[in-house]
Amino acid sequence: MSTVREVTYDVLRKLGMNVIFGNPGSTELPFLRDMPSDFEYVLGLHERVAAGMGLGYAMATGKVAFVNLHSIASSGNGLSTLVDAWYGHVPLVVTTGQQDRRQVLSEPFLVSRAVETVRPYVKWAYEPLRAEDVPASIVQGYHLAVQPPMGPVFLSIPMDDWMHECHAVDVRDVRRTVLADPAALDDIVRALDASRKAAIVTGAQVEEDGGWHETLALAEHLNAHVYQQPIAPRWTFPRTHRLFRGGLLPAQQPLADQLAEYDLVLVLGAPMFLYYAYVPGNAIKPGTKLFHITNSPQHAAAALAGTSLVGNLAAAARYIRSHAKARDRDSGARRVEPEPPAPDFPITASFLFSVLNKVKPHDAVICEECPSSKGDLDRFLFSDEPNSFYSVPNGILGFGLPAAVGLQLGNPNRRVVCPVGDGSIQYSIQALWNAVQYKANVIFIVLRNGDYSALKSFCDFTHVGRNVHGMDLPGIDIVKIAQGYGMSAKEIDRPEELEPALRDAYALPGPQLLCVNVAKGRQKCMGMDQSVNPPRYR
Ligand SMILES: Cc1ncc(C[n+]2csc(CCOP(=O)(O)OP(=O)(O)O)c2C)c(N)n1
Repeated sequence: MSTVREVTYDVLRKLGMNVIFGNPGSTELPFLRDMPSDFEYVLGLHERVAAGMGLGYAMATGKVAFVNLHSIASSGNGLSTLVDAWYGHVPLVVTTGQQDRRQVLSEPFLVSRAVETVRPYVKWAYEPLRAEDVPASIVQGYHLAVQPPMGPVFLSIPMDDWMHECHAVDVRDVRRTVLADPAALDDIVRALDASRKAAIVTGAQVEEDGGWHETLALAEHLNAHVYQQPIAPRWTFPRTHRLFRGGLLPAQQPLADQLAEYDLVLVLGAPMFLYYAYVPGNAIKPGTKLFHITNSPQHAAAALAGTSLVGNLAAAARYIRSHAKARDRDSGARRVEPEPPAPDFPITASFLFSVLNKVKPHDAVICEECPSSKGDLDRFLFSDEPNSFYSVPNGILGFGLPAAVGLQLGNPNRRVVCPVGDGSIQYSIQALWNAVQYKANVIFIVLRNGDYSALKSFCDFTHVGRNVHGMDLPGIDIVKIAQGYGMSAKEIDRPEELEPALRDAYALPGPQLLCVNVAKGRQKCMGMDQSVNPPRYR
């Protein structure tokens, strides 16, 4: 008979999880020994990086990624990636070692309570009751991870389990598409037919459900203006399209004001809505009909207003398009494009993004983590291709670098560019080593402003005042750090150096880091200024 270890590699192979993202420890060695030659192990020097690369790889490939962490020691370090996967609906099967069952009761060194620790941020956290249940638990975890809304599952596996005898485990076919109720979709169709001026809000789930083209076709059929969800973790509509009207603001009253001209708003695949600053007001202008289609029962339950229904976004968009009346093209004005930014010194974030927009290939993948420059990025960087933009789903810094490396490993034919703040890069800096060692040809663009500009802006925005410690980042030489990990790196100071440096980076095959000295962030919060009447924390 086979062992638990052999059967586990067999089910991982059958499930297509041949890449193991991990950081090893003693409790995982009995599993990791003699890894079959059709498997690849991707070592992360820190678990935020190991799991974070798995996250990026899963997003790039659209498949479940397998992550192996070390007891509670590295489950703690990897926890922020589990939170990202939870909010970003990214399917991960994460295993971690546990001490030997025969002594676990005596609380030995490295005993793990990881199952209890991670529970709120995974779809399933489990330590199998019997060694023989390990492979079947992985299969069950896999099927749960890919059911909408997708997300991470977590298994803790005692280190003595791997040698036990075990029967082969079947990998069944478990289907995943959940269709919205047609009667509820008919209500939306009737409301759209009766509406004067409708808008669509698109969210990340449009991509999760493969609904880019259906959403685009629906918007064109209805000739409806399209907005991107607030603080978008993905862009799910072509940004130069005539119907695109930009991103929504993450606060109640300002968002309702943005949508005030419409008598019907249809939200596709986003929470309704994701707020950041507390600026109370109506979720939507009274009288505007609000409909919400989501793949997440949690989002449906938590929405503040309107009618929600749960179902696959691509299928729902297709159904509505084939039943709702086509509308004539709007004769109203197009969105006003902002003036191209000037090549000021110090370089501004807006100038940086406008130059990057000119230089990057049309199918570049953008993986972003630059808090105070998000507004500039949103205005000056464009993409019209699906699966092109990824950002931190719930505000935990450290997402960007490992996600960029994982996206590049999973998608070697599209160059990944990672604009990242000089503060943000420090939370998972070890990923630079992975980019070099695993030949992930990411272009990292560090926006070096020498401080936590986003926090300073928030201090101003919310009247906290500037008398707060821990806001400045002096004395960090990011170019040397990158070079220390073996990466080609360069500092950019003058605006005229920027375009040639970016062109060179794209011309060279390997990963590159450009550290751009930029002006400090402006005193705004996610595109909002004092005119929105922000909260006062003073
Ligand atoms: C793990 C984590 N720690 C702290 C924060 C709080 N935080 C939000 S923005 C920010 C500043 C990031 O600095 P940088 O990347 O340089 O961007 P900038 O604000 O300068 O644009 C910090 C520390 C966070 N969101 N996540």
